[in-house]
Order: sequence, then structure tokens, then C-alpha cells
Amino acid sequence: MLAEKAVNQGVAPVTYGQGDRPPRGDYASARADYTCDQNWSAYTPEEHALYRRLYERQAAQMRGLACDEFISAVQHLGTPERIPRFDELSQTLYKRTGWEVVAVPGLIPEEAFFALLAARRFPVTGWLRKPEEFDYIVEPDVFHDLFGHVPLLFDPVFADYMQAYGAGGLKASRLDACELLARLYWYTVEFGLIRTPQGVRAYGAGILSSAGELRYSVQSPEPSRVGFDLQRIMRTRYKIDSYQATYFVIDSFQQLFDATAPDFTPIYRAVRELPEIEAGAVLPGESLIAAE
Ligand code: HBI
Ligand code: FE
Repeated sequence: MLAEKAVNQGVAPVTYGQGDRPPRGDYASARADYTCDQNWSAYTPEEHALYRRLYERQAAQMRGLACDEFISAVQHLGTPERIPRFDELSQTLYKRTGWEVVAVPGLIPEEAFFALLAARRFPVTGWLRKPEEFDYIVEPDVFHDLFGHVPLLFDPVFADYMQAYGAGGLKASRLDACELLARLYWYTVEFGLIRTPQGVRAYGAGILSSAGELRYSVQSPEPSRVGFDLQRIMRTRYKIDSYQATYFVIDSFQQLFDATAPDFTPIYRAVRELPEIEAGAVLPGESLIAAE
């Protein structure tokens, strides 16, 4: 069953089946919940080598740029020599925060995505990018999902935030507020920054898995860095095919969890009354957080 509807992960809207590009993953053999088998034995030695090169490029630059929680948890992915087995990784992860890693053929419809998160099952794309995509890839592949997202699922507070996000997503679907909630995901889970005594550090998976954006997001004077503000985030559009023009900075994962604990219905209503904000725009009187 192909994922007919466009799935807007915030990256280029991707349609499968009747869409303009054949799906890269095998949606036809996915289960009703869009999970599938990882088929680990099908990875070639070249793919394991490409994964290792991607891993080593990020690991070499993460100190001083990635948050400590990420740096201390990335070891749980196991050896960089080969793409991890999701079932082994899930055993370690489950003991820590009750999460497991499940294979999916790629981007899946929002409802299915939210349902997996709400059940503490993180969907990881099974396929790996091609060598020519070493520097940039539009859709999330196994490297982005595993290296970018999975380590922070070992942090108990962030793990609870991710599960609450999934539960909130299922409610947002009923309130037709998925686009607003997608911005929260984009500006926290994918491209979030966090304040530390040593300065701003990255925790967003889209940054942590990106060769160039990891340093750019923390050190460049170009982008705006705005203190976390839920309504401001939900009003702010985002760029899907370039480095972010705006990053939002949290004080802690606890702040992120607490800020998103209440029912969003009144927040959606308030946001809908206000104009959208372009990526990169700075509001009058808004104070920005300095780069490194
Ligand atoms: N599907 N596999 C996968 N991974 C994602 O990160 C993902 C998705 N579908 C929808 C989606 N993300 C976004 O729309 C989120 O904002 C919900
Ligand atoms: Fe992602």
C-alpha cells in the first residue's frame, strides 16, 4: 500500500506512487502501520563503508558544537564500522527509556508517524543514501534518522518529549493543526539549539547529521537565534532546502517538555489569529542570542 498522500516532513513535499518520483523505499511490502523489516543482510560492504564515513565526519566535529547529551549517547549506536541492527539497538534503548527503533521505507503519512512516536517506536528509514548524496540529501535516510535522532532518545526527558509530541500529533490531526505542529518538530527535534554554560550547542537531528550546518548553526553570525517561544515557533515558516535562517534556543530539555505539556487547542487558536512570520525575520524588540 503506497503512501498516496504527500508527506510533508518539512523537507521537499514528497509524493509516492502517482507522484513525480518513484519511492526509494519498498512501501508495497510495509505493514499497515508503515513499519517494515530492516533487512540488514541486504546492506552491501560499500553501504557500511559509506555509513562509517558519514559517522566519522560528524563525530570528528561534534565536540564544541553538539550538546553533551548527544555526545555521551552517540556511543550507544555501536561501532561506526557498520550500519546498526535495529533489533540490537532497540534492546539497549528500550532498557533506558522504553523506546525502540523500527524500520520504515521512508517518509510516512503524519498520522502513522505520530502513532509510532506515541507508542515510543521511532521510525528509522531502512535505506542509505547514494555516494553522490554524501554531502546533501533531501529525504531522511538511515544515517539521518539513526545518527541524528536516536542518540537523544537515550535522554529520559527528551524521550518523554518525543512521546508527548506523538500523542499531541494525533490530537493535532483532529484539529487540523498538523502544519503548526510540524513547525514545532522542525524548530526543535530537527533544528533545535540549546543553551549551555559553554555557549549554544546543537540538539536537532537535521543539524547533527549535516556536514556543514552543525558548525553554521552554532557559530555563524548569519542566522537569527531566538529564545524558545512556542507561539513564535508555530507562526514561523521554515526553509526546506537550505540552512535555517532562524534557530530557536531552549534552556533545557525539561523546559521543552514543560512548555509543550499543556493542551495546544488554545495555542492553535491564538496562533491562527496572528500573521505568519517568514524564516529569518526578526520581530521588533526581539532580542537575539549571540553566536558562539
Ligand atoms: N516520516 N519516516 C518519517 N520520518 C519523519 O521524520 C516524518 C515522517 N512523516 C511526517 C513527518 N516526519 C513530519 O510531518 C513531522 O512534522 C510530523
Ligand atoms: Fe528527521
